[in-house]
Amino acid sequence: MKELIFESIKKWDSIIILRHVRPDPDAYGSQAGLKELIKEHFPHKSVFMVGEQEESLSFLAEMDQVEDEVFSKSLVIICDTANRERIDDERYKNSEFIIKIDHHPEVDVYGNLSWVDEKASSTSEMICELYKEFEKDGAILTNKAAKLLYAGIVGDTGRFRFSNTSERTFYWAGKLIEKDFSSLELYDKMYETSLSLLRLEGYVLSNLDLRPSGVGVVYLTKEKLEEFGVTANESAAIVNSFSSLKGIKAWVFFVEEDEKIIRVRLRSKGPEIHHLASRFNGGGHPLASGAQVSSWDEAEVLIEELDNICS
Ligand SMILES: [Mn+2]
Repeated sequence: MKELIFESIKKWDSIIILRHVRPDPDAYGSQAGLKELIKEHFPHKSVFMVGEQEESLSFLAEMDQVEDEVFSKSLVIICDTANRERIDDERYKNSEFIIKIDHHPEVDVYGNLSWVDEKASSTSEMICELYKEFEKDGAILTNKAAKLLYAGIVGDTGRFRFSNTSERTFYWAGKLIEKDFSSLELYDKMYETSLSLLRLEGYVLSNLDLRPSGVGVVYLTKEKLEEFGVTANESAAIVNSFSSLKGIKAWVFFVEEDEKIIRVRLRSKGPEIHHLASRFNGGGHPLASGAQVSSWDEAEVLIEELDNICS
């Protein structure tokens, strides 16, 4: 598959790289890392990365603006995105040839070529694997690409702590860190926090509801978020803040975005929660998923089901 993907990249003069909405460091890292890899080895190709700019990640890369008609004559590569609804930029549909590169469980088969590796820690790790094809062709890995891919791996493994961290993850982390960039500076930027977010974290820790089943529940209403001056998106950064709590098995953050949209962030230390997530308009990994409910009553139903999974 990697060979086929490399052959397609070789063939097309114009390439647009996309990723999922509400991007995280892996979405950005794989997207921008791949762009850098292609640009360095094929300087005459036009390569764009498209999607909404996420301010907190702009230290990694800036998105490109692309006119509609460019899509119809470009190869589109979509990184880190399990299903079509989550692709950031609908215009991918206008492309004649689409490639999917992803590490989430395959819930939606799309793309003319699809490379899904659930064992990979991150899509950034998969781009490292894809780099081997570039290397065979004489390409080099630049410091910039190394930094981007490293950021993606660090982000999705929680700094090499999550169970998705494998021998291969460390192999590539080792290769990347050989390059000339400051991992310390990168960590500082990735985990920099604002006073308002820190204060919200204090609130979350004080108000966590730990149930007898080992389920932790956090409610972040729109009002609360406004009170602390934190957006629903930004609150994602504190989802693991009590993961070391004794007795906790799984936890859920309900983040109210709008009247009828309550975003659900699910995390687990063992019991699988991705099936539950998919029953509530979401999906993801066995130990880290996202979902959505439309009322606080529905939220209670989800909590009961999570209780059952954990008891
Ligand atoms: Mn990812």
